[in-house]
Amino acid sequence: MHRPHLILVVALGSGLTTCRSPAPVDRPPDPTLGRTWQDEVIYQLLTDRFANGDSTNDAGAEPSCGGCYHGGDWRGVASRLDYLQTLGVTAIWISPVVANIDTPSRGQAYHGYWPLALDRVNERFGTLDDLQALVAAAHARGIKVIADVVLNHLGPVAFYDLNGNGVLDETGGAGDPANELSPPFDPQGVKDQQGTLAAPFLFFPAATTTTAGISPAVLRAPAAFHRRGLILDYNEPAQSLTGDFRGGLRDLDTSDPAVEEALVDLTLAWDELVGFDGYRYDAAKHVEDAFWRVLLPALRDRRGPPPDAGDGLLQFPEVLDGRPDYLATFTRPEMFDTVLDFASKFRVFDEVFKHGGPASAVLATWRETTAAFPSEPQIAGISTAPAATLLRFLDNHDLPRFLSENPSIEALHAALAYLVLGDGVPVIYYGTEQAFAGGTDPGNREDLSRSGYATDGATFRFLQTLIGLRRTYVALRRGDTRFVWASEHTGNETDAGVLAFERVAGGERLLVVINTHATKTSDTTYLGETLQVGFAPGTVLVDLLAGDHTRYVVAADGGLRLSVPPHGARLLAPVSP
Ligand code: ABC
Repeated sequence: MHRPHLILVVALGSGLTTCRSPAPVDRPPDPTLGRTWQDEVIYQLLTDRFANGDSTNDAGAEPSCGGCYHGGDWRGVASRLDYLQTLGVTAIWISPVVANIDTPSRGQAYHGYWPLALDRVNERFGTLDDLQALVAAAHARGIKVIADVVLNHLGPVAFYDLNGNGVLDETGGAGDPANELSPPFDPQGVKDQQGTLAAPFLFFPAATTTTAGISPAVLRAPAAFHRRGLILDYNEPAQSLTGDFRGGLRDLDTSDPAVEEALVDLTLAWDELVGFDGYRYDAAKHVEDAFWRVLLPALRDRRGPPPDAGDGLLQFPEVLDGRPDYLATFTRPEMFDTVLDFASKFRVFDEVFKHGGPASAVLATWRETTAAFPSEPQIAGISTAPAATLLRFLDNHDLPRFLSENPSIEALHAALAYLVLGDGVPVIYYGTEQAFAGGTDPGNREDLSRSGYATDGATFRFLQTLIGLRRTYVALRRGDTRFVWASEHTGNETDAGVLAFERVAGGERLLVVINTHATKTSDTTYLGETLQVGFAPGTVLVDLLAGDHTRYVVAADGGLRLSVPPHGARLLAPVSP
């Protein structure tokens, strides 16, 4: 078990105090009481790209350059909470908050994933006061705040001096044996040009200045890093755990007790200082499980039981992998509360909604995923089980946006209907509501300001409607899911593209019917078979997503026949007697 007394030593003895007086967090009465994480709608934003609220921290920003800072900051986020609340967002996930270092040749750390000093704020995003003020302002509105945390690596703080000339030579591309920023992985450690000795690991001057360099001090030694070069094969465990990422990111030796202790202490100190509601841990599969089994329970210990009926701290990893059984290993005892569901991202949102695969793949993925994850929550973690709290998303900052690969707004809307009305917790990547269509990074990291923060666009309004319905009906947030139709057909069959499922909680039952087909109006029938629903015969249902108040009556045999236009969605609720 981690020793909590070290927290204060770190908080007082290192850079966290350089953030000036660490004022206690102002915590107003908590409007989130009674909510579980299943009730939330999470909105992932990139702090640099969301809103610029303070021009005094914009020095060096270049909004016309995709890989540079654009000027967004915490004050900007705080100034747009109305916008988020109008959409219905209940939790925001912001970029990593600590000071970063730019790459020598490949752009700036506008995204926050190239840490330099783990105990100082990224001044491009504001001051510690600004960060605390953002959290307080969000909490006052009942909005939770999740911070992104990078513990796998530091940014490009050092290079491998292969030729011993004391300066960086970036010959060839990443992975080139002569590239001193990103030489290929070597399980014995990167060697010098002669291949005999360990290559000198030289820190860049910017990483070692006493006031603004690497901190904490324990990370200023080569021994704090694995020094094995660039990951070439993500599937090879040694490379994945001990190799570097592109851009010269330097993999920390998180198995070293001194490194582990420093990282855990600092994370605990930030937790105390800012009072976030959750953490998304970057690149988690590249860090040993043993590290997570120390850090995650230590944070749970620090928090103690959640107040009254409120829910606890949410801790989830980024594991960029589409296999449900592998993802599920990250929710074993003492590990994470849940995961970002990359399996559904690839197999459901991409393959079915984006690329027109069979609706039956949604059911197959749902079954496999639900079976893979534990049905009991973590001890002292959040109150709901991983299987019931998977974080579902259709876009993020690492992958091309939905509309960049399929420009159909209708297809996006069908996917959003599944995202918000299906089970799991919806995570919306900023700009989706504005129908942004950027491609690969950094194209998918547009400035939200270019939308004018409009709240009347078709996608914004559709998403707002979906979220509003999710808030109204507990069955959509917490209910069980029962698939009643998942067509294998993608051609001209009567039911091609049809996906239907019920959400049931207590006495509340709703039916969702989505047509994933791009061009054909399809029915809930095939070869004389009709969709069977859980409503009693004679129940009158109304489509809450349609403006026309069309009503449908459940037949005497429990069947329900209806048609859905291409990429259309219906949400059917019983009409009160
Ligand atoms: C940028 C450019 C690069 C350029 C570099 C200098 O700058 O994109 O082209 O070379 C941050 C920045 C990026 C930056 C990187 C590197 O740092 O945001 O803009 O790249 O300097 C996390 C974050 C991510 C962040 C980092 C680093 C990690 O979300 O934003 O990047 O802090 C791997 C990691 C994953 C990481 C991701 C970028 O790379 O695992 O943690 N994301 C396979 C592998 C994955 C791998 C993925 C990369 O390829 O298994 O491990 O992700 O594309 C599915 C399979 C998956 C497969 C996918 C592609 O297909 O199931 O296994 O993933 O079907």
